Amino acid sequence: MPEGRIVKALSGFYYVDDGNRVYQCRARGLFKKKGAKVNPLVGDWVVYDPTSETEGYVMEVGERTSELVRPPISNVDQAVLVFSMVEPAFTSFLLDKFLVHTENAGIDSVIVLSKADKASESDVEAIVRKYEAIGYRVIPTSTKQERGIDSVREVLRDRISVFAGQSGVGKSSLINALFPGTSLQTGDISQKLGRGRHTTRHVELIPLEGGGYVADTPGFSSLEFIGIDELDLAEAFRDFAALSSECKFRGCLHVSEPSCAVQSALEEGKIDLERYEHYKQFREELKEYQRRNKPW
Ligand SMILES: Nc1nc2c(ncn2[C@@H]2O[C@H](COP(=O)(O)OP(=O)(O)O)[C@@H](O)[C@H]2O)c(=O)[nH]1
Ligand SMILES: [Mg+2]
Ligand SMILES: [Zn+2]
Repeated sequence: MPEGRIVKALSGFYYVDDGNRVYQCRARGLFKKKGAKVNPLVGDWVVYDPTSETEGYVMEVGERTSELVRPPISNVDQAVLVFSMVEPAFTSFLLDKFLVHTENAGIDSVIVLSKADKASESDVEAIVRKYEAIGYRVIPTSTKQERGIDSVREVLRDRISVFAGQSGVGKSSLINALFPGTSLQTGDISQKLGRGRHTTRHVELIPLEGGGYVADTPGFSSLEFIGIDELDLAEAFRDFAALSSECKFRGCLHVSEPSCAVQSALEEGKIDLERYEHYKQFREELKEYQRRNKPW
């Protein structure tokens, strides 16, 4: 039986793209994994049974490499985190927080520094160096000066991507520069439909000409630490995780444990102090979140 990708889910139908055409499918029965019910998600790779040239049944749901809850979407390869240099001002606090969420979801991140035309090259370079040292691809862009657009287009190829970032950073401008003439407006469409009306928010994967998909939805609708524990938080910092095997204690949280490689690296200036400060702030937020959401 043929396989394809669910690119849209709406009113009980799953739209399966086989690379050439899209089949409107119903799910046949329930899908179970380890006894639990599995709902097909946008992004799922599925086996389907075509009953005509346009319709069929989803028969099987493949293993997922990643799964986001809000928005509900699976197998996202990467988040494109758009942060502007100015208006709004670049904030490493928010960027580090987004990175906690992408790491936790098992999704790679590409950082786009937008509005590079409005900042000094040394400010841009400092951010590029800092995050590349941690292990992230950083692409300075300007839609005004057409900078970095080809590089972003290149990282989108053959992958499933979600865009994320504050309002006003230039996501729509970037998408328009990347795909001129398309109606792709990541986030905007679903946001407009969802607000004030009781329209079901639907997630859709938009196929890209060169291969790959972009999700027509904002990447993260909540930045609360849902389902994240202390150790998840520590492990979401790539720079810390790279050192943690050298910490004396397994499961070290790098706070006050003895013989901690992260604390040593911090003293030696090998770990960015600001990143560590953010880590401690996120720990406090996490504790506060847990206090508010006690199950008893
Ligand atoms: N200087 C400059 N302004 C930009 C750039 N990209 C977007 N903008 C401006 O930033 C504002 C917000 O852009 P928009 O794409 O709507 O942001 P969104 O809310 O993230 O979708 C608009 O006034 C854009 O003209 C850029 O590369 N350079
Ligand atoms: Mg927009
Ligand atoms: Zn440690």
